[in-house]
Amino acid sequence: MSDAPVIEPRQVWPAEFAERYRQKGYWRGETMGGFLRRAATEHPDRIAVVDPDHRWSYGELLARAERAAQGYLGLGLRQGDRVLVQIPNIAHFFPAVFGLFLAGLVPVYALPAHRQTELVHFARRASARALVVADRHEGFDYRDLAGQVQAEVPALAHVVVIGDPGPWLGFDAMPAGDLPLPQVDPSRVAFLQISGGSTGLSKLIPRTHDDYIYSFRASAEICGLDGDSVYMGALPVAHNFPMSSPGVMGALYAGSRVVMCPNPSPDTAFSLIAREGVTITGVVPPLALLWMQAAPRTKHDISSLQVLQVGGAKFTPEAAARVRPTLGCTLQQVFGMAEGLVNYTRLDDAQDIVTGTQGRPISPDDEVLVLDDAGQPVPDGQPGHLLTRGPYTIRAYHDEPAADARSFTPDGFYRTGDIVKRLAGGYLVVQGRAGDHINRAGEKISAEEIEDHLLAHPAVFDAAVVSIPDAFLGERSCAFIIAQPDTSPRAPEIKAFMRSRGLAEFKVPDQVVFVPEFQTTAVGKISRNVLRANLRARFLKEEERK
Ligand code: AMP
Ligand code: DBH
Repeated sequence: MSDAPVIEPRQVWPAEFAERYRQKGYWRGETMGGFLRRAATEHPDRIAVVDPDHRWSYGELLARAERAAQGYLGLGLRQGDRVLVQIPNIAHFFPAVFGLFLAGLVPVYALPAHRQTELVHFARRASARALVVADRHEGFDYRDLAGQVQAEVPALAHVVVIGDPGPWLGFDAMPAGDLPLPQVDPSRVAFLQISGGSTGLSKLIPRTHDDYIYSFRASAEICGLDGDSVYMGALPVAHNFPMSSPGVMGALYAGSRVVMCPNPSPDTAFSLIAREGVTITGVVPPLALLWMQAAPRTKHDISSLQVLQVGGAKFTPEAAARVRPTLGCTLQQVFGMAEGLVNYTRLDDAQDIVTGTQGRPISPDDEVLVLDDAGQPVPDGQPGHLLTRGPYTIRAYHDEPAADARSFTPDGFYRTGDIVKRLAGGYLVVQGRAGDHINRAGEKISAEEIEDHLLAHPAVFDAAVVSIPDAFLGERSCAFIIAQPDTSPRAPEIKAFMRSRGLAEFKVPDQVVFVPEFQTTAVGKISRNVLRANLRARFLKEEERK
Protein backbone atom coordinates (compact mmCIF):
# COMPACT_ATOMS: atom_id res chain seq x y z
CA MET A 1 0.00 0.00 0.00
CA SER A 2 2.80 2.41 0.88
CA ASP A 3 4.34 1.67 -2.53
CA ALA A 4 1.31 3.08 -4.31
CA PRO A 5 2.32 5.98 -6.56
CA VAL A 6 1.57 9.39 -5.08
CA ILE A 7 -0.87 11.27 -7.28
CA GLU A 8 -0.77 15.05 -6.96
CA PRO A 9 -4.25 16.61 -6.72
CA ARG A 10 -5.10 18.68 -9.76
CA GLN A 11 -8.15 20.32 -11.22
CA VAL A 12 -8.14 21.62 -14.78
CA TRP A 13 -10.74 23.48 -16.81
CA PRO A 14 -10.25 23.69 -20.58
CA ALA A 15 -8.25 26.83 -21.43
CA GLU A 16 -11.13 28.68 -23.08
CA PHE A 17 -13.29 28.22 -19.97
CA ALA A 18 -10.53 29.28 -17.59
CA GLU A 19 -9.92 32.34 -19.71
CA ARG A 20 -13.59 33.29 -19.68
CA TYR A 21 -13.91 32.79 -15.90
CA ARG A 22 -10.89 35.06 -15.36
CA GLN A 23 -11.99 37.63 -17.87
CA LYS A 24 -15.43 37.88 -16.25
CA GLY A 25 -13.83 38.52 -12.90
CA TYR A 26 -14.91 35.29 -11.22
CA TRP A 27 -11.36 34.05 -10.73
CA ARG A 28 -9.28 36.90 -9.36
CA GLY A 29 -6.00 35.22 -8.53
CA GLU A 30 -6.55 35.38 -4.77
CA THR A 31 -5.48 32.56 -2.44
CA MET A 32 -7.03 31.27 0.79
CA GLY A 33 -4.05 32.48 2.81
CA GLY A 34 -3.91 35.71 0.82
CA PHE A 35 -7.45 36.80 1.58
CA LEU A 36 -6.93 36.31 5.32
CA ARG A 37 -3.77 38.47 5.08
CA ARG A 38 -5.73 41.17 3.32
CA ALA A 39 -8.53 41.06 5.90
CA ALA A 40 -6.03 41.19 8.77
CA THR A 41 -4.37 44.23 7.19
CA GLU A 42 -7.63 46.05 6.51
CA HIS A 43 -9.26 45.50 9.92
CA PRO A 44 -6.76 43.86 12.30
CA ASP A 45 -8.73 44.63 15.47
CA ARG A 46 -12.14 43.47 14.34
CA ILE A 47 -13.24 40.19 15.94
CA ALA A 48 -12.89 37.32 13.46
CA VAL A 49 -13.60 34.13 15.38
CA VAL A 50 -15.38 33.31 18.61
CA ASP A 51 -16.08 30.07 20.42
CA PRO A 52 -17.26 29.58 24.01
CA ASP A 53 -13.62 29.87 25.21
CA HIS A 54 -11.87 32.10 22.65
CA ARG A 55 -12.27 35.46 20.95
CA TRP A 56 -9.68 36.38 18.33
CA SER A 57 -9.33 39.44 16.14
CA TYR A 58 -8.39 39.16 12.47
CA GLY A 59 -4.86 40.25 13.40
CA GLU A 60 -4.55 37.61 16.09
CA LEU A 61 -6.01 34.91 13.86
CA LEU A 62 -3.45 35.71 11.15
CA ALA A 63 -0.59 35.67 13.67
CA ARG A 64 -1.70 32.27 14.95
CA ALA A 65 -2.06 30.93 11.40
CA GLU A 66 1.41 32.18 10.48
CA ARG A 67 2.90 30.48 13.54
CA ALA A 68 1.14 27.26 12.59
CA ALA A 69 2.45 27.56 9.01
CA GLN A 70 5.99 27.84 10.36
CA GLY A 71 5.32 24.87 12.61
CA TYR A 72 4.13 22.66 9.75
CA LEU A 73 7.20 23.56 7.69
CA GLY A 74 9.35 22.96 10.77
CA LEU A 75 8.02 19.39 10.88
CA GLY A 76 9.35 18.87 7.38
CA LEU A 77 6.04 19.13 5.54
CA ARG A 78 6.46 20.71 2.13
CA GLN A 79 4.35 22.68 -0.32
CA GLY A 80 1.69 20.47 -1.91
CA ASP A 81 1.74 17.83 0.86
CA ARG A 82 -1.71 16.68 1.98
CA VAL A 83 -2.71 16.94 5.62
CA LEU A 84 -5.81 15.20 6.93
CA VAL A 85 -7.71 17.41 9.38
CA GLN A 86 -10.50 16.33 11.71
CA ILE A 87 -11.42 19.34 13.78
CA PRO A 88 -14.85 20.07 15.28
CA ASN A 89 -16.42 23.50 15.61
CA ILE A 90 -13.80 25.23 17.74
CA ALA A 91 -11.92 28.48 17.13
CA HIS A 92 -8.67 26.58 16.54
CA PHE A 93 -10.12 25.20 13.31
CA PHE A 94 -8.98 28.43 11.63
CA PRO A 95 -5.34 28.80 12.68
CA ALA A 96 -4.93 25.08 11.92
CA VAL A 97 -6.41 25.31 8.44
CA PHE A 98 -5.16 28.78 7.42
CA GLY A 99 -1.72 27.70 8.67
CA LEU A 100 -1.88 24.90 6.11
CA PHE A 101 -2.95 27.31 3.36
CA LEU A 102 -0.15 29.77 4.18
CA ALA A 103 2.41 26.96 4.08
CA GLY A 104 1.07 25.81 0.69
CA LEU A 105 -0.17 22.56 2.27
CA VAL A 106 -3.42 20.92 1.19
CA PRO A 107 -6.02 20.15 3.89
CA VAL A 108 -8.21 17.08 3.47
CA TYR A 109 -11.38 17.72 5.46
CA ALA A 110 -12.77 14.82 7.46
CA LEU A 111 -15.95 15.35 9.46
CA PRO A 112 -15.97 14.90 13.25
CA ALA A 113 -18.40 11.98 12.76
CA HIS A 114 -15.94 10.02 10.62
CA ARG A 115 -14.19 7.06 12.21
CA GLN A 116 -11.26 4.81 11.50
CA THR A 117 -12.56 3.24 8.29
CA GLU A 118 -13.29 6.58 6.66
CA LEU A 119 -10.12 8.32 7.89
CA VAL A 120 -7.90 5.48 6.70
CA HIS A 121 -9.56 5.67 3.29
CA PHE A 122 -9.07 9.46 3.04
CA ALA A 123 -5.47 9.31 4.24
CA ARG A 124 -4.56 6.64 1.69
CA ARG A 125 -6.45 8.20 -1.18
CA ALA A 126 -4.84 11.57 -0.57
CA SER A 127 -1.39 10.17 0.31
CA ALA A 128 -1.61 12.36 3.42
CA ARG A 129 1.58 12.94 5.41
CA ALA A 130 0.08 14.32 8.62
CA LEU A 131 -3.11 14.35 10.67
CA VAL A 132 -4.35 17.31 12.70
CA VAL A 133 -7.06 16.64 15.30
CA ALA A 134 -8.57 18.15 18.43
CA ASP A 135 -8.05 16.28 21.72
CA ARG A 136 -11.68 15.61 22.68
CA HIS A 137 -15.03 16.92 21.63
CA GLU A 138 -18.56 16.11 22.73
CA GLY A 139 -17.33 13.13 24.76
CA PHE A 140 -15.20 11.54 22.03
CA ASP A 141 -11.41 11.21 22.18
CA TYR A 142 -9.91 11.94 18.76
CA ARG A 143 -6.38 11.13 19.97
CA ASP A 144 -7.26 7.44 20.31
CA LEU A 145 -8.78 7.47 16.84
CA ALA A 146 -5.64 9.15 15.48
CA GLY A 147 -3.57 6.30 16.89
CA GLN A 148 -5.74 3.67 15.20
CA VAL A 149 -5.49 5.51 11.90
CA GLN A 150 -1.74 6.00 12.06
CA ALA A 151 -1.24 2.33 12.89
CA GLU A 152 -2.92 1.47 9.58
CA VAL A 153 -1.37 4.30 7.55
CA PRO A 154 2.28 4.65 8.56
CA ALA A 155 2.78 7.26 5.80
CA LEU A 156 1.00 9.64 8.20
CA ALA A 157 4.31 10.70 9.69
CA HIS A 158 2.90 13.32 12.09
CA VAL A 159 -0.10 13.54 14.38
CA VAL A 160 -0.68 17.05 15.72
CA VAL A 161 -3.23 17.62 18.50
CA ILE A 162 -5.04 20.83 19.41
CA GLY A 163 -5.45 20.90 23.20
CA ASP A 164 -3.98 18.23 25.47
CA PRO A 165 -1.72 16.25 23.10
CA GLY A 166 -1.51 13.01 25.10
CA PRO A 167 1.20 10.94 23.39
CA TRP A 168 1.25 13.19 20.31
CA LEU A 169 2.70 16.55 19.34
CA GLY A 170 0.79 19.59 20.62
CA PHE A 171 -0.40 22.12 18.04
CA ASP A 172 1.32 24.87 20.05
CA ALA A 173 4.51 22.81 20.41
CA MET A 174 5.33 22.48 16.72
CA PRO A 175 8.92 23.61 16.19
CA ALA A 176 8.85 27.23 15.04
CA GLY A 177 11.11 27.57 12.05
CA ASP A 178 11.78 30.72 10.08
CA LEU A 179 11.50 29.32 6.58
CA PRO A 180 10.02 31.71 4.04
CA LEU A 181 6.38 30.87 3.39
CA PRO A 182 5.98 29.78 -0.23
CA GLN A 183 4.23 31.58 -3.05
CA VAL A 184 0.92 29.83 -3.62
CA ASP A 185 -0.54 29.51 -7.13
CA PRO A 186 -4.26 30.43 -7.05
CA SER A 187 -5.05 28.05 -9.90
CA ARG A 188 -3.73 25.07 -7.93
CA VAL A 189 -5.78 22.78 -5.69
CA ALA A 190 -6.25 24.41 -2.27
CA PHE A 191 -7.82 21.46 -0.43
CA LEU A 192 -9.69 18.20 -0.84
CA GLN A 193 -13.32 18.12 0.21
CA ILE A 194 -15.28 14.90 0.83
CA SER A 195 -18.12 13.82 -1.46
CA GLY A 196 -21.25 12.24 -0.06
CA GLY A 197 -20.30 9.04 -1.86
CA SER A 198 -23.23 8.12 -4.08
CA THR A 199 -21.60 4.84 -5.08
CA GLY A 200 -19.10 3.05 -2.89
CA LEU A 201 -16.67 4.99 -0.75
CA SER A 202 -16.52 8.78 -0.52
CA LYS A 203 -14.48 10.43 -3.22
CA LEU A 204 -12.11 13.36 -2.75
CA ILE A 205 -13.02 16.63 -4.41
CA PRO A 206 -10.14 18.89 -5.47
CA ARG A 207 -11.09 22.59 -5.25
CA THR A 208 -8.78 25.38 -6.41
CA HIS A 209 -8.23 28.71 -4.64
CA ASP A 210 -9.68 30.56 -7.63
CA ASP A 211 -12.87 28.55 -7.96
CA TYR A 212 -13.66 28.16 -4.26
CA ILE A 213 -13.06 31.79 -3.38
CA TYR A 214 -15.39 32.79 -6.20
CA SER A 215 -18.12 30.52 -4.80
CA PHE A 216 -18.00 31.91 -1.27
CA ARG A 217 -17.34 35.53 -2.27
CA ALA A 218 -20.44 35.48 -4.50
CA SER A 219 -22.38 33.59 -1.82
CA ALA A 220 -21.50 36.21 0.79
CA GLU A 221 -22.85 38.88 -1.58
CA ILE A 222 -26.08 36.95 -2.18
CA CYS A 223 -26.51 36.62 1.60
CA GLY A 224 -25.71 40.27 2.23
CA LEU A 225 -22.75 39.63 4.55
CA ASP A 226 -20.66 42.58 5.65
CA GLY A 227 -18.63 43.82 8.61
CA ASP A 228 -21.74 43.92 10.80
CA SER A 229 -22.81 40.34 10.10
CA VAL A 230 -22.32 37.53 12.59
CA TYR A 231 -22.31 34.06 11.02
CA MET A 232 -22.66 31.04 13.29
CA GLY A 233 -21.22 27.68 12.25
CA ALA A 234 -23.89 25.33 13.62
CA LEU A 235 -23.27 22.30 11.37
CA PRO A 236 -19.73 20.85 11.38
CA VAL A 237 -17.81 23.49 9.42
CA ALA A 238 -15.64 20.95 7.59
CA HIS A 239 -18.78 20.26 5.56
CA ASN A 240 -19.07 22.26 2.36
CA PHE A 241 -22.39 23.96 3.26
CA PRO A 242 -21.29 25.69 6.51
CA MET A 243 -17.81 26.17 5.08
CA SER A 244 -18.66 27.98 1.88
CA SER A 245 -22.36 28.70 1.35
CA PRO A 246 -21.39 31.40 2.39
CA GLY A 247 -20.31 29.64 5.54
CA VAL A 248 -17.36 30.49 7.69
CA MET A 249 -15.10 31.22 4.70
CA GLY A 250 -17.60 33.57 3.06
CA ALA A 251 -18.06 35.32 6.42
CA LEU A 252 -14.32 35.83 6.96
CA TYR A 253 -13.94 37.00 3.36
CA ALA A 254 -16.64 39.62 3.97
CA GLY A 255 -15.04 40.74 7.24
CA SER A 256 -17.90 39.37 9.33
CA ARG A 257 -17.60 37.65 12.70
CA VAL A 258 -17.68 33.86 12.88
CA VAL A 259 -19.15 32.11 15.92
CA MET A 260 -18.32 28.42 16.33
CA CYS A 261 -21.17 26.46 17.88
CA PRO A 262 -19.91 23.22 19.47
CA ASN A 263 -23.17 21.37 18.83
CA PRO A 264 -26.42 22.45 17.17
CA SER A 265 -28.86 21.54 19.93
CA PRO A 266 -31.41 24.34 20.37
CA ASP A 267 -30.14 25.21 23.84
CA THR A 268 -26.46 25.55 22.87
CA ALA A 269 -27.22 27.28 19.58
CA PHE A 270 -29.82 29.69 20.98
CA SER A 271 -27.59 30.74 23.87
CA LEU A 272 -24.77 31.57 21.43
CA ILE A 273 -27.15 33.42 19.10
CA ALA A 274 -28.24 35.54 22.05
CA ARG A 275 -24.74 36.07 23.46
CA GLU A 276 -23.06 36.98 20.16
CA GLY A 277 -25.91 38.62 18.30
CA VAL A 278 -25.78 36.05 15.50
CA THR A 279 -27.44 37.34 12.32
CA ILE A 280 -27.23 34.30 10.02
CA THR A 281 -26.66 30.55 10.29
CA GLY A 282 -27.34 27.38 8.32
CA VAL A 283 -28.91 24.07 9.33
CA VAL A 284 -30.26 20.84 7.81
CA PRO A 285 -34.06 20.30 7.74
CA PRO A 286 -34.34 18.12 10.88
CA LEU A 287 -32.47 20.74 12.89
CA ALA A 288 -34.74 23.44 11.53
CA LEU A 289 -37.69 21.38 12.80
CA LEU A 290 -36.10 21.06 16.26
CA TRP A 291 -35.31 24.77 16.44
CA MET A 292 -38.84 25.72 15.38
CA GLN A 293 -40.23 23.43 18.04
CA ALA A 294 -37.94 24.82 20.76
CA ALA A 295 -38.15 28.53 19.88
CA PRO A 296 -41.53 29.37 21.49
CA ARG A 297 -40.30 28.12 24.89
CA THR A 298 -36.67 29.25 24.87
CA LYS A 299 -35.38 31.62 27.54
CA HIS A 300 -32.80 33.00 25.10
CA ASP A 301 -33.41 36.10 23.02
CA ILE A 302 -32.80 35.01 19.42
CA SER A 303 -34.23 38.15 17.82
CA SER A 304 -30.84 39.08 16.29
CA LEU A 305 -31.23 36.19 13.82
CA GLN A 306 -32.15 37.64 10.42
CA VAL A 307 -31.60 34.68 8.11
CA LEU A 308 -31.92 30.94 8.65
CA GLN A 309 -30.46 28.94 5.80
CA VAL A 310 -31.79 25.42 5.33
CA GLY A 311 -30.14 22.94 3.00
CA GLY A 312 -28.40 19.62 2.55
CA ALA A 313 -31.69 17.79 2.10
CA LYS A 314 -35.18 18.67 0.94
CA PHE A 315 -37.09 21.06 3.18
CA THR A 316 -40.84 20.57 2.75
CA PRO A 317 -42.93 23.64 1.81
CA GLU A 318 -45.07 23.09 4.95
CA ALA A 319 -42.05 23.29 7.25
CA ALA A 320 -40.59 26.16 5.21
CA ALA A 321 -43.75 28.21 5.76
CA ARG A 322 -43.30 27.93 9.55
CA VAL A 323 -39.81 29.45 9.75
CA ARG A 324 -40.81 33.09 9.96
CA PRO A 325 -43.76 32.61 12.32
CA THR A 326 -41.71 30.55 14.79
CA LEU A 327 -38.18 31.96 14.51
CA GLY A 328 -38.99 35.47 13.32
CA CYS A 329 -36.41 35.44 10.52
CA THR A 330 -36.11 35.08 6.76
CA LEU A 331 -35.72 31.59 5.36
CA GLN A 332 -33.14 30.94 2.68
CA GLN A 333 -33.17 27.53 1.00
CA VAL A 334 -29.77 26.26 -0.13
CA PHE A 335 -29.27 23.37 -2.52
CA GLY A 336 -25.62 22.64 -3.10
CA MET A 337 -22.97 20.01 -3.43
CA ALA A 338 -19.31 19.79 -2.52
CA GLU A 339 -18.59 19.18 -6.22
CA GLY A 340 -19.62 22.76 -6.95
CA LEU A 341 -23.03 24.15 -7.98
CA VAL A 342 -24.88 25.94 -5.19
CA ASN A 343 -28.41 27.38 -5.47
CA TYR A 344 -30.02 29.92 -3.16
CA THR A 345 -33.41 31.47 -2.81
CA ARG A 346 -32.69 35.19 -2.70
CA LEU A 347 -33.47 37.19 0.44
CA ASP A 348 -36.01 39.34 -1.45
CA ASP A 349 -37.70 36.48 -3.33
CA ALA A 350 -41.49 36.13 -3.13
CA GLN A 351 -42.77 33.84 -0.38
CA ASP A 352 -43.88 31.06 -2.74
CA ILE A 353 -40.39 30.90 -4.26
CA VAL A 354 -38.75 30.78 -0.83
CA THR A 355 -41.00 28.04 0.51
CA GLY A 356 -41.51 26.10 -2.70
CA THR A 357 -38.10 25.99 -4.41
CA GLN A 358 -34.50 25.18 -3.59
CA GLY A 359 -33.25 28.38 -5.19
CA ARG A 360 -31.30 29.27 -8.31
CA PRO A 361 -27.58 29.11 -9.10
CA ILE A 362 -24.98 31.55 -7.80
CA SER A 363 -23.45 32.43 -11.14
CA PRO A 364 -24.71 33.64 -14.52
CA ASP A 365 -22.13 31.18 -15.89
CA ASP A 366 -23.50 28.15 -14.05
CA GLU A 367 -24.77 26.03 -16.91
CA VAL A 368 -27.70 23.86 -15.89
CA LEU A 369 -29.20 21.03 -17.95
CA VAL A 370 -32.33 19.09 -17.03
CA LEU A 371 -32.44 15.94 -19.16
CA ASP A 372 -34.68 12.90 -19.62
CA ASP A 373 -33.36 9.34 -19.41
CA ALA A 374 -32.35 9.50 -23.07
CA GLY A 375 -30.29 12.65 -22.47
CA GLN A 376 -32.76 15.04 -24.14
CA PRO A 377 -33.70 18.35 -22.46
CA VAL A 378 -37.11 18.33 -20.79
CA PRO A 379 -39.39 21.40 -20.84
CA ASP A 380 -39.39 23.65 -17.75
CA GLY A 381 -41.64 22.26 -15.04
CA GLN A 382 -40.91 18.63 -15.97
CA PRO A 383 -38.64 16.51 -13.79
CA GLY A 384 -35.29 15.39 -15.21
CA HIS A 385 -31.65 14.67 -14.39
CA LEU A 386 -29.66 17.70 -13.28
CA LEU A 387 -26.28 18.20 -14.97
CA THR A 388 -24.10 21.24 -14.50
CA ARG A 389 -20.79 22.88 -15.29
CA GLY A 390 -19.44 26.27 -14.41
CA PRO A 391 -16.80 28.43 -12.77
CA TYR A 392 -16.78 26.55 -9.45
CA THR A 393 -17.91 23.05 -10.41
CA ILE A 394 -15.18 20.43 -10.65
CA ARG A 395 -14.31 18.62 -13.88
CA ALA A 396 -12.86 15.55 -12.14
CA TYR A 397 -12.48 13.85 -8.75
CA HIS A 398 -9.09 13.14 -7.21
CA ASP A 399 -7.64 9.94 -8.65
CA GLU A 400 -10.96 8.29 -9.60
CA PRO A 401 -10.87 7.64 -13.36
CA ALA A 402 -13.76 5.14 -13.23
CA ALA A 403 -15.99 7.49 -11.22
CA ASP A 404 -15.04 10.37 -13.53
CA ALA A 405 -16.20 8.39 -16.55
CA ARG A 406 -19.60 7.88 -14.86
CA SER A 407 -19.98 11.28 -13.25
CA PHE A 408 -18.92 13.64 -16.04
CA THR A 409 -20.04 13.92 -19.64
CA PRO A 410 -17.39 14.20 -22.38
CA ASP A 411 -18.03 17.95 -22.52
CA GLY A 412 -17.43 18.37 -18.83
CA PHE A 413 -20.89 18.47 -17.27
CA TYR A 414 -21.16 16.97 -13.79
CA ARG A 415 -24.01 14.48 -13.43
CA THR A 416 -25.35 15.48 -10.03
CA GLY A 417 -27.58 12.41 -9.63
CA ASP A 418 -30.39 14.72 -8.55
CA ILE A 419 -33.81 14.79 -10.18
CA VAL A 420 -35.08 18.37 -10.39
CA LYS A 421 -37.71 20.51 -12.04
CA ARG A 422 -36.65 23.89 -13.41
CA LEU A 423 -39.12 26.75 -13.12
CA ALA A 424 -39.18 30.17 -14.75
CA GLY A 425 -36.24 32.30 -13.66
CA GLY A 426 -34.02 29.23 -13.30
CA TYR A 427 -35.34 28.20 -9.88
CA LEU A 428 -34.92 24.50 -9.14
CA VAL A 429 -37.20 22.18 -7.20
CA VAL A 430 -35.49 19.00 -6.02
CA GLN A 431 -37.65 15.94 -6.70
CA GLY A 432 -35.34 13.17 -5.56
CA ARG A 433 -32.27 11.16 -6.49
CA ALA A 434 -31.61 8.97 -9.49
CA GLY A 435 -29.01 6.88 -7.73
CA ASP A 436 -28.96 4.76 -4.64
CA HIS A 437 -27.90 6.89 -1.83
CA ILE A 438 -29.67 7.78 1.32
CA ASN A 439 -29.87 11.42 2.33
CA ARG A 440 -30.23 11.01 6.08
CA ALA A 441 -30.75 14.46 7.55
CA GLY A 442 -28.24 15.86 5.06
CA GLU A 443 -25.67 13.11 5.66
CA LYS A 444 -25.27 11.20 2.42
CA ILE A 445 -24.89 7.42 2.71
CA SER A 446 -23.95 5.14 -0.16
CA ALA A 447 -26.10 1.98 -0.19
CA GLU A 448 -23.27 0.06 -1.78
CA GLU A 449 -20.74 1.02 0.91
CA ILE A 450 -23.09 -0.16 3.67
CA GLU A 451 -23.97 -3.38 1.84
CA ASP A 452 -20.28 -4.23 1.55
CA HIS A 453 -19.90 -3.95 5.33
CA LEU A 454 -23.03 -6.00 5.99
CA LEU A 455 -21.77 -8.76 3.69
CA ALA A 456 -18.70 -9.07 5.91
CA HIS A 457 -20.94 -10.42 8.71
CA PRO A 458 -20.72 -14.24 8.76
CA ALA A 459 -24.49 -14.67 9.09
CA VAL A 460 -25.35 -12.35 6.18
CA PHE A 461 -25.94 -14.09 2.85
CA ASP A 462 -27.07 -10.98 0.95
CA ALA A 463 -27.98 -7.41 1.84
CA ALA A 464 -29.67 -4.47 0.15
CA VAL A 465 -29.82 -1.02 1.72
CA VAL A 466 -32.54 1.44 0.77
CA SER A 467 -33.88 4.81 1.88
CA ILE A 468 -37.29 4.94 3.57
CA PRO A 469 -39.18 8.24 3.90
CA ASP A 470 -38.97 9.48 7.49
CA ALA A 471 -40.99 12.31 8.99
CA PHE A 472 -38.05 13.69 10.97
CA LEU A 473 -34.88 12.64 9.15
CA GLY A 474 -36.32 13.07 5.66
CA GLU A 475 -34.94 9.64 4.84
CA ARG A 476 -33.75 6.83 7.07
CA SER A 477 -31.74 3.79 6.08
CA CYS A 478 -33.19 0.30 6.03
CA ALA A 479 -31.09 -2.82 5.48
CA PHE A 480 -32.87 -5.84 4.02
CA ILE A 481 -30.92 -8.96 4.89
CA ILE A 482 -31.09 -12.57 3.79
CA ALA A 483 -29.47 -14.64 6.54
CA GLN A 484 -27.11 -17.52 5.82
CA PRO A 485 -28.82 -20.94 6.07
CA ASP A 486 -29.05 -22.20 9.67
CA THR A 487 -28.28 -18.82 11.20
CA SER A 488 -30.72 -16.41 12.82
CA PRO A 489 -28.97 -13.09 13.37
CA ARG A 490 -30.96 -10.33 15.10
CA ALA A 491 -31.12 -6.65 14.32
CA PRO A 492 -29.21 -5.40 17.40
CA GLU A 493 -26.38 -7.79 16.60
CA ILE A 494 -26.16 -6.50 13.04
CA LYS A 495 -26.11 -2.90 14.26
CA ALA A 496 -23.43 -3.66 16.85
CA PHE A 497 -21.40 -5.35 14.12
CA MET A 498 -21.67 -2.25 11.94
CA ARG A 499 -20.49 -0.09 14.84
CA SER A 500 -17.49 -2.38 15.29
CA ARG A 501 -16.46 -1.70 11.69
CA GLY A 502 -15.15 1.76 12.63
CA LEU A 503 -17.77 3.67 10.65
CA ALA A 504 -19.41 7.01 11.25
CA GLU A 505 -22.46 6.41 13.43
CA PHE A 506 -24.83 7.85 10.83
CA LYS A 507 -23.99 4.90 8.54
CA VAL A 508 -25.36 2.28 10.96
CA PRO A 509 -28.70 1.20 9.43
CA ASP A 510 -31.66 2.74 11.24
CA GLN A 511 -33.72 -0.35 10.58
CA VAL A 512 -32.84 -3.97 9.80
CA VAL A 513 -35.42 -6.23 8.16
CA PHE A 514 -34.78 -9.93 7.57
CA VAL A 515 -36.34 -11.41 4.45
CA PRO A 516 -36.24 -14.97 3.14
CA GLU A 517 -35.38 -13.84 -0.40
CA PHE A 518 -35.25 -10.72 -2.56
CA GLN A 519 -37.94 -12.05 -4.95
CA THR A 520 -35.93 -11.29 -8.04
CA THR A 521 -38.00 -11.77 -11.16
CA ALA A 522 -37.90 -14.99 -13.14
CA VAL A 523 -35.67 -13.20 -15.62
CA GLY A 524 -32.92 -13.86 -13.14
CA LYS A 525 -30.20 -11.24 -13.05
CA ILE A 526 -31.56 -7.92 -11.93
CA SER A 527 -29.67 -4.70 -11.28
CA ARG A 528 -29.05 -3.66 -7.71
CA ASN A 529 -30.91 -0.42 -8.38
CA VAL A 530 -34.05 -2.23 -9.49
CA LEU A 531 -33.72 -4.66 -6.61
CA ARG A 532 -33.49 -1.83 -4.07
CA ALA A 533 -36.43 -0.02 -5.67
CA ASN A 534 -38.56 -3.19 -5.50
CA LEU A 535 -37.69 -3.82 -1.86
CA ARG A 536 -38.51 -0.24 -0.95
CA ALA A 537 -41.85 -0.34 -2.80
CA ARG A 538 -42.87 -3.62 -1.18
CA PHE A 539 -41.88 -2.41 2.27
CA LEU A 540 -43.86 0.82 1.91
CA LYS A 541 -46.92 -1.04 0.67
CA GLU A 542 -46.81 -3.35 3.69
CA GLU A 543 -46.38 -0.38 6.03
CA GLU A 544 -49.45 1.21 4.49
CA ARG A 545 -51.50 -1.92 5.08
CA LYS A 546 -50.60 -1.96 8.79
P1 AMP B 1 -22.66 16.05 -1.36
O1 AMP B 1 -22.37 15.39 -2.70
O2 AMP B 1 -22.37 15.22 -0.18
O3 AMP B 1 -22.02 17.37 -1.27
O4 AMP B 1 -24.23 16.24 -1.28
C1 AMP B 1 -24.89 17.01 -2.24
C2 AMP B 1 -26.28 16.48 -2.44
O5 AMP B 1 -27.10 16.81 -1.31
C3 AMP B 1 -26.99 17.08 -3.60
O6 AMP B 1 -26.61 16.52 -4.82
C4 AMP B 1 -28.45 16.79 -3.24
O7 AMP B 1 -28.76 15.46 -3.52
C5 AMP B 1 -28.45 16.95 -1.73
N1 AMP B 1 -28.94 18.28 -1.32
C6 AMP B 1 -28.21 19.34 -0.92
N2 AMP B 1 -29.00 20.38 -0.63
C7 AMP B 1 -30.28 19.99 -0.85
C8 AMP B 1 -31.56 20.63 -0.74
N3 AMP B 1 -31.69 21.90 -0.32
N4 AMP B 1 -32.65 19.91 -1.10
C9 AMP B 1 -32.54 18.63 -1.53
N5 AMP B 1 -31.36 17.98 -1.65
C10 AMP B 1 -30.25 18.65 -1.31
O1 DBH C 1 -25.47 18.97 0.89
C1 DBH C 1 -24.50 19.61 0.48
O2 DBH C 1 -23.43 19.08 0.15
C2 DBH C 1 -24.62 21.11 0.41
C3 DBH C 1 -25.80 21.73 0.76
C4 DBH C 1 -25.89 23.12 0.69
C5 DBH C 1 -23.52 21.87 -0.01
O3 DBH C 1 -22.34 21.28 -0.34
C6 DBH C 1 -23.62 23.27 -0.07
C7 DBH C 1 -24.82 23.89 0.28
O4 DBH C 1 -22.55 23.99 -0.47
